[in-house]
Amino acid sequence: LAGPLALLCVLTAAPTTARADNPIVQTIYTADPAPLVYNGRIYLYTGHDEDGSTYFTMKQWRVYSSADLVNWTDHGSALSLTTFAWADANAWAGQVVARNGRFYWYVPVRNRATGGMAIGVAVADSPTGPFADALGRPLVENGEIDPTVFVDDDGQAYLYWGNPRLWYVRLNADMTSFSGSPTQIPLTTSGFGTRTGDANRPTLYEEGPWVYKRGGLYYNVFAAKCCSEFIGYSTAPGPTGPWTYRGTVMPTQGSSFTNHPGVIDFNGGSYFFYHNGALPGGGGYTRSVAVERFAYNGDGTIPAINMTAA
Ligand code: FUB
Repeated sequence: LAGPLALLCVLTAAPTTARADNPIVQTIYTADPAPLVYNGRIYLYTGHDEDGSTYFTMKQWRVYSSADLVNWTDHGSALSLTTFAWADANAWAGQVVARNGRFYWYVPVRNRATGGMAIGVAVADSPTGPFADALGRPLVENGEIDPTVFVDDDGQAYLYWGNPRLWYVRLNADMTSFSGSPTQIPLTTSGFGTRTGDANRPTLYEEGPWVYKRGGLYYNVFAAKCCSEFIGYSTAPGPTGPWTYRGTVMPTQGSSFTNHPGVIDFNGGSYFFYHNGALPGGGGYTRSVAVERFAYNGDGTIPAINMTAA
């Protein structure tokens, strides 16, 4: 980024603090936001679209944090493709979870040996890293992407991921191994909505699941219907379903043909993170992360949320 955009830059090299509006990061292109609430701060993990990217050219992930969603600190890149000696491309959409005083970052990357997408996991003692490859190999590999991890009240952790299918597996307490085999979540139209015009994909589910629990209800917020994605969601009485499609969280908007959800509660408010192409030069491969505050409806459903600036 250069030229007039310099006037808009609000974040500089780590670790500095400055005031920010949407998009949250205005110095580089960022995508696939994954917020984590820890110790009174929001840690925001993102991908990094390279300048001039023409196809998801992504080599590293970034970390930002804030105590108020206004002033953000840039912690730089705490994880990159080179962290995974077995990976050679595609530092795509991941998520960090905290457990046992450690931080586990689940990411999809391309496995050099197979040429297919796999899920890796890196671990750190601090939310800002440095993160190290936990296994030296993929945690799981089936050519699919976009991991989200949810730890239920009973301590059982679940890894969900997938495009075009949707999978889950129960993680062990070490968070770097699993029990049983990956299980496919049935993509029924009652569970994930009805897509028309694509015989191979009867439901709206596309990618980017974000699973969490709130008020006894399990939520799966996901990117729907490529390739002018909107954000939809389903709910369930348990972590493995059965899922019921609930509708749109964020309609298709802006110049990025993908979108990606991250949902948290923080200091009494609820926040929806997403990405768009709002920066100068922005678009489908030069995206920017942003956030909107919202309030759940009384029955736990999520209202439609619009982008501040697309
Ligand atoms: O950022 C690369 C890919 O685009 C992600 O894995 C998807 O969720 C979509 O945002």
